[in-house]
Amino acid sequence: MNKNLTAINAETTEKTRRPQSDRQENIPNEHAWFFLFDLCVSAYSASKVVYMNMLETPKGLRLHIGIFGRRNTGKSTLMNALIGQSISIVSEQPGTTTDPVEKTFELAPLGPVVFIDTAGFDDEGTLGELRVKKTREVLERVDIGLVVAGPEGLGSFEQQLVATLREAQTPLVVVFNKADLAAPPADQVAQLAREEIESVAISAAQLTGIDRLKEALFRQAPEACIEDPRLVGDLIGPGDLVVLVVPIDLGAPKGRLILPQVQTLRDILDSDAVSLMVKERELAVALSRMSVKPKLVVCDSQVVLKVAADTPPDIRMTTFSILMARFKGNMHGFAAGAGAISRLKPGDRILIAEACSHHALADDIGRVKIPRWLRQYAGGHLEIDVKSGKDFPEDLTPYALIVQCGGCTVTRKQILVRQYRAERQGVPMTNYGMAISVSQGVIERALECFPAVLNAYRRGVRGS
Ligand SMILES: Nc1nc2c(ncn2[C@@H]2O[C@H](COP(=O)(O)OP(=O)(O)OP(=O)(O)O)[C@@H](O)[C@H]2O)c(=O)[nH]1
Ligand code: SF4
Ligand SMILES: [Mg+2]
Repeated sequence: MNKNLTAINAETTEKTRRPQSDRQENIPNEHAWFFLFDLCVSAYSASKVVYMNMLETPKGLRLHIGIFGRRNTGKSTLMNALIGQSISIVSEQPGTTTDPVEKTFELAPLGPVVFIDTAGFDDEGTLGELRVKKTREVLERVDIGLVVAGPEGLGSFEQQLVATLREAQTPLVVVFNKADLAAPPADQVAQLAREEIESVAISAAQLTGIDRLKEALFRQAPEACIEDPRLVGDLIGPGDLVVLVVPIDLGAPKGRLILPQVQTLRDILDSDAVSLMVKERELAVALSRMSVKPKLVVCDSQVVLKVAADTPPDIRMTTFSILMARFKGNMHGFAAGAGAISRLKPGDRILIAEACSHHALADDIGRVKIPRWLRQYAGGHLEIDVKSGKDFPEDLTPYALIVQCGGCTVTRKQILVRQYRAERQGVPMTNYGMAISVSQGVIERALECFPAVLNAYRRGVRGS
């Protein structure tokens, strides 16, 4: 990993490590509670999949992606295809690229990156050896390596490249280029899959498979490159009062709060703000006794209707699910997808995507309640498919809508990859939290504190 990025990553990883492990420790109990009381409704927040704004990102801090392979395999053509410009010289003459060619680029959905096209690893002669030396230097400093093979597949050079990258623990993707001439050798594709090495068949010249390659790059990017957004801190300032509404009933975990509530509380403390926690029944009286108007009211999704009614319109309110959305996924995308619910019609096919296999309850939120509400919206029968765990389809085009679960057992990046796939296939994707807020008729109120996200929802309703 390049030095500056390593330093940033170390810092960020340190910053994010503890909540991540906390989250894992809490999963089993949270899971049961989520499903019992609809807390499995995490709506996810907007945040760009960049760790810095491109214009402000010095080259040394960007994710470096090296393109390696033998001469003439199409490395330069691939770099040009990825950035959509003719930067690197392409020719049928082997050995065209002599020195590494670098290009900074904003690669959606990953953010700011540097692509480095290199000279062929099989270059020969005295000059060739010097070129290979430079390529080796690039190999040592990249954050992700693309190993490009031609239609003949992997030979000893590519195997060596893969081994070197793996030894250095550098994430990699094997790219079988020129798939327009021949499909990659099936045995090699199967072997790579067994070794858990991603491979993608593309034609850089005909621009096929490039989106799948971008998705693979995104999957391989270090977690620390993905921005870790605030929960509530950017909505409040020092001294502000935030009221948290937490239902305490038979389904609540004994003697404790659940993780989203604790994390919100912690972020309020980190913001030097003040918090007050009440049950939904005490909210109205608590608000009436306050001499200071709260900056924000945050409630559990299951009581959102009552809280919306009890909170005066000049006080902003939202749900824990919507705040938690910032940790998982792109809230703008989910909001736009939620807008598509209003355009559902009988006969449409819906995908309910659960990020893990879990024990479904009789009145399961994803399998029973959300489908019921969606059918009410559509005014008739809907075809509902449920896919769990890694079983997220490659082809999403049969679906009019995808409703993703809260994803409490997976990383934010994993959810973002799914959203990217849906977006590039033009399929609206929302999540449980957004879908429930739509069904309760409170989505506009709950998104008021995120004006851009609210606009995304309204655009989704219009289908624009
Ligand atoms: N049919 C086909 N030809 C391709 C494809 N990609 C690249 N080529 C051709 O392969 C040749 C080599 O392409 P380059 O991109 O220059 O290959 P390179 O790996 O950068 O080569 P060196 O710089 O010499 O190492 C050119 O004639 C390209 O047009 C592809 O996907 N399909
Ligand atoms: S990952 Fe999704 S399906 Fe699994 S427990 Fe969490 S919210 Fe439920
Ligand atoms: Mg080249």
